[in-house]
Amino acid sequence: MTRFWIVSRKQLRIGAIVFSAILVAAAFWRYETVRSERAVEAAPQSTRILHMVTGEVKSKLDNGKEIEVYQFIPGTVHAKAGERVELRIRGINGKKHDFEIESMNVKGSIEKDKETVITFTAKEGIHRIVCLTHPDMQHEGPMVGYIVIDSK
Ligand SMILES: [Cu+2]
Repeated sequence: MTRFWIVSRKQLRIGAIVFSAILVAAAFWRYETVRSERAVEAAPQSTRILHMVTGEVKSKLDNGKEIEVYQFIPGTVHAKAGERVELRIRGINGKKHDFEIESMNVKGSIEKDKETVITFTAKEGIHRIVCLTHPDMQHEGPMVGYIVIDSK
């Protein structure tokens, strides 16, 4: 006994549309799954966020001459070895500070009312962040900050 299915063109068309919709839904579901898996993979490990700003100290000498020095505030920040660190430095005083963290091979600049973000994995030691624009007394410095990384 053989059975035949007789399908009209209209039924074929509707079938094709339903089949396509299922394919699209399946593809989208798969895409969403992959995306959420990636989001889990990319989830950052806990990051220690440290903040600094650029500041300025001024004073007037007896002869009326004004002296000033730029500085990182706070002058020292702390983290532990192995931690993922995000150091955010906002420019407040001074137009621009080009800086260097020699021990980390990092160079950059901090501009007024902008935030410069430096990310690194903390290595034990005392790392100096030196402003190259204000390195010494003759250039309204020394402007130096310290990133102190303690052992685990
Ligand atoms: Cu500076």
